[in-house]
Amino acid sequence: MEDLNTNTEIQNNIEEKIDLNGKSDYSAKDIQVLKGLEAVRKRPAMYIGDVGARGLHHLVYEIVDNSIDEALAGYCKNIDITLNEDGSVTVEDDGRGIPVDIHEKEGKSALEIVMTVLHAGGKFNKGTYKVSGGLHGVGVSVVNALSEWLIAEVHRDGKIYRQKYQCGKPVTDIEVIGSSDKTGTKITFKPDNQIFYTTDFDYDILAARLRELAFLNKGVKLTITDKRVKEENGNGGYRTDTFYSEGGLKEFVRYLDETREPITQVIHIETVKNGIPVEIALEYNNTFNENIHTYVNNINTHEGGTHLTGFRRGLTRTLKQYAEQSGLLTKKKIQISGDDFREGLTAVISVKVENPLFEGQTKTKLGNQEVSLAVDQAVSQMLKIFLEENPQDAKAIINKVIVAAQARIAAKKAREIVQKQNVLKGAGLPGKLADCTLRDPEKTEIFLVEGDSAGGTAKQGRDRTFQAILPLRGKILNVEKAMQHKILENEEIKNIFTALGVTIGTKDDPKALNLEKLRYHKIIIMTDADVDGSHITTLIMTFFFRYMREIIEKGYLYIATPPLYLVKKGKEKRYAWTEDEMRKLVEELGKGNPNSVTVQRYKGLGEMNAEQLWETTMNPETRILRQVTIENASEADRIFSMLMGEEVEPRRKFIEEHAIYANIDA
Ligand code: 0RA
Repeated sequence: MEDLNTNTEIQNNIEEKIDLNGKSDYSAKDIQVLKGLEAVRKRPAMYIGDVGARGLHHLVYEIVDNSIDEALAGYCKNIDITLNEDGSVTVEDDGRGIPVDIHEKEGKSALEIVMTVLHAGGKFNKGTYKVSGGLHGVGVSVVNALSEWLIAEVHRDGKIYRQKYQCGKPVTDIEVIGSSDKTGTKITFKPDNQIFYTTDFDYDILAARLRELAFLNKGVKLTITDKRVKEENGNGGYRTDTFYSEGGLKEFVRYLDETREPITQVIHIETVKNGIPVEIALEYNNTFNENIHTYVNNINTHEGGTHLTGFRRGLTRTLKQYAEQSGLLTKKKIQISGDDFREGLTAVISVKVENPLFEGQTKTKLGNQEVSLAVDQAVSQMLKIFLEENPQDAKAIINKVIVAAQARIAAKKAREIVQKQNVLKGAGLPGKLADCTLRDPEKTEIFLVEGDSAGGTAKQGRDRTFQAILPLRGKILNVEKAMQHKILENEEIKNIFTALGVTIGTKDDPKALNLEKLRYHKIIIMTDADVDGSHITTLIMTFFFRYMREIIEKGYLYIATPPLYLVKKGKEKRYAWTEDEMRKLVEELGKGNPNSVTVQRYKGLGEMNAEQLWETTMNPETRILRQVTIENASEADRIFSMLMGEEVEPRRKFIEEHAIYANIDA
């Protein structure tokens, strides 16, 4: 209710500003424009998804998308994104510049129309693949409407033009403010803090998206600079990164597999099938994971769709045909299934679709039927030629497929044995699970706890009506390194599946995750606040990311944050989560007599008693939970494979750069 009220106030402000400007000759068109912007401010989530961090970052993506469109049309090579000191963001490109000429019917400049009318961009800029659904492509006007202020600057026809806006409404005319020998568009906007819960941009989130865009749009140079903080070590300069890819998807696939060992070259095709531009790059590596990232008009389609189905169909058919004709299969009497062709496969598929239909729960599933055949044909054509010309690679792939099929059959047998055992045992819950009494998954939570001893403390400390405890023994299996049947045979992993009530296989898809009987909607990882603990957390997160991603996508996975310090004075006990907090507490409690204060540093959950654990880490009233989300699937994939994979050096580097716990164990 509260944000509705805030928004209503903003509405009133807009109306007031209009009156103050004293323009009584408002035409029907102007009123339409204002209604459109009002609608955006009233229901911002309808246009940008949400008004949290995600929606905030979408504002930047929306502007950058427009510059990318200009690059795809062949007119723009450089896009610079700057996070300014005052919280605003500048996106500058060297495209043609948004047109500034007066539109006859509207009596306004094209710039003003693009900036103030919903979905107006496309009218002036035909022939690019604008997106009509999903979160992107809503138009620059939406960013304008959700900004406290915005300044658009256009370099065009030897001049610099500028117009300023507040809450989407022009507050100046288009002015000529100088001359220029360049062309391009520069948009600076300050997100409205009356609309967004947070207006703090995250450099890493933006950088990850820009890197992805650079791979998806080869030849475009994207630079991000953070002017909010001076880097301490970098010659007093600002943090900055430039993303540029000459090889596009070919390099994207190599980047994704940086820490995996390839067993083939990168196979690549860029073509147009039935009017649909299709680009695919793939390689096989020596792991067991299937790793396919699909994009439509530069948007990551997490839920897949017709392009993915077409890809799978074309890949399976072509490889099967080749294997049969080449005689590599005939000696082995083995039934190959579609999945076997995708073990150790890393691929990126990027299609451009003029009127994309986005379906599915998060509107990231492509629905256009015609795309399926286009991708099928493209992958089949690419593979046929490649396999003929590269018999070494072909043999490596087919061998991999045979091993996968054998492993799958072994896994099936293992599962059947487990199921039989479960039937005999009555398929009960794991013996180690201390379940809660409530049965409503929306009200219940389960703690996955590192070690039996902390598990015991958690059992004593919990509220048993809604909190269940599942202790995990030491380090759970590293799913990045193990084969699937090993994973499903692993005792700890089986316990997690059974405790959660999650099974694999539905009516439609024998491999799909079945969450119908999920027993808790909060799954909380609770480990020690040290290097081992964070490693175990990462192992568990990797497991969910690879085998139960839907649980993360639904927002059910959390990480508990136990405190690092206990500060005591007499009977008073206070907890601190950072060194800074601890110092402040010592100061506060030690007023008058600093010697009366003691500080205890917790190394592990085991050092707390049940009451302390409840108070600091488990009690919903006082605890802090961190929700696990996937901002960027391809980046998450790369990081997990790096953290959990074979290579030591990149892992060491990453941990050094991101060391959260470095100060504790040092
Ligand atoms: C409308 C028409 C044309 C370009 C653009 C919009 C345009 C929009 C943005 C947004 C950010 N950067 C941009 N660059 C261009 C076509 C212009 C022409 O025909 O000269």
